[in-house]
Amino acid sequence: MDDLQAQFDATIAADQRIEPRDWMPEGYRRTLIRQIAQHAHSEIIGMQPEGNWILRAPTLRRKAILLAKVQDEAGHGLYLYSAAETLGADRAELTELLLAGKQKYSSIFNYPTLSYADVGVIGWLVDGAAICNQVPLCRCSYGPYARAMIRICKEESFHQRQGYELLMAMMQGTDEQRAMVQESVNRWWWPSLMMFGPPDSDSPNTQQSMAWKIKRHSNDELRQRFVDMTVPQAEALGVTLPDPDLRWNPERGHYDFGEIDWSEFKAVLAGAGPCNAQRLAHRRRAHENGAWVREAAAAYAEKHARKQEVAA
Ligand code: BYC
Repeated sequence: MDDLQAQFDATIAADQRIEPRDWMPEGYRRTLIRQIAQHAHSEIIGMQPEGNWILRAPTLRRKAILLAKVQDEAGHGLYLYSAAETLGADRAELTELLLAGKQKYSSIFNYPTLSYADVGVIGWLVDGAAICNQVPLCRCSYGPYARAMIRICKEESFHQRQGYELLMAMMQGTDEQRAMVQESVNRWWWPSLMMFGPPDSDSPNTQQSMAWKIKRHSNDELRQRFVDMTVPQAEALGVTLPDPDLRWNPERGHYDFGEIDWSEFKAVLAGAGPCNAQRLAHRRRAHENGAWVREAAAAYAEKHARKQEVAA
């Protein structure tokens, strides 16, 4: 046992990957299943806010882009559930835990998409935050998660650009369109900062996850990186970020920003966000409506296996 632990520690120290068949501490396995499952659930629940606009996209081009993006999110969910399965988790059980409210998904998807500008702002801010958080996960110590993240991040970059391009087009449009973008930015800015999780001083998992090289940076470090990256983009777009305390700090070499309302974050995590109940109810309905597909796939697999047996 000591040998196995020593080998695990040496692999982490050498920045090499832990693979599914390698021995790993139970806590490492549990932490990864928790994070990867939460990540997968976020991708799947994350299809809902934007999915709300597919039927109302203003042009065929915009509809095709949005359909492709939402479809990518389904794909990300599937890669991530597969990564969790390499740790011995069962996808059906993870789904049950989500539906029972026992596993989390990102707080951001509990906010409503009230205008079409939200499609652009989600791409710009939400996918922008996701990229900041997820690019370092490509160097996560667990091989299957790190490899899934490479493809996911490539697609997230496309998502972020499509959002920014949509906002650019709207900002070059009418006063009404510009006002719609600003109103949307006002609603999404603070929840986007909350995506990075609680402050480091209040994050129970960060220290151990960083020691295991699952997380490469703390929540606050990544949040700061996102703010620094986004302020110049807001200036280029011509929108105002809704924070009177936001200003460049030459001593720190970073933007200072105002206090996040952590009571709102906690309320959303506790299930009291504007759309928590709606998101879970919709996911439950979709799961029930898909029961026949799962049954048909299982029946086909069984039939196929029986045929193979007879042929052998
Ligand atoms: N929302 O100790 P901490 C996307 C939970 S999908 C909800 O800092 P950790 C996209 C945390 O789980 C974006 N819960 O935790 C999709 C923990 O709870 P438990 C999703 C949150 O894990 C569609 C507790 O608070 N991205 O990009 O070290 C369309 C204490 O936190 C949140 C990922 O999942 C939150 N915001 O760090 C568009 C990335 N924050 O489980 C875009 C992978 C924290 O102990 N995940 N909690 O009860 C991570 O990087 C990390 O899990 C986090 C949190 C940074 C999120």
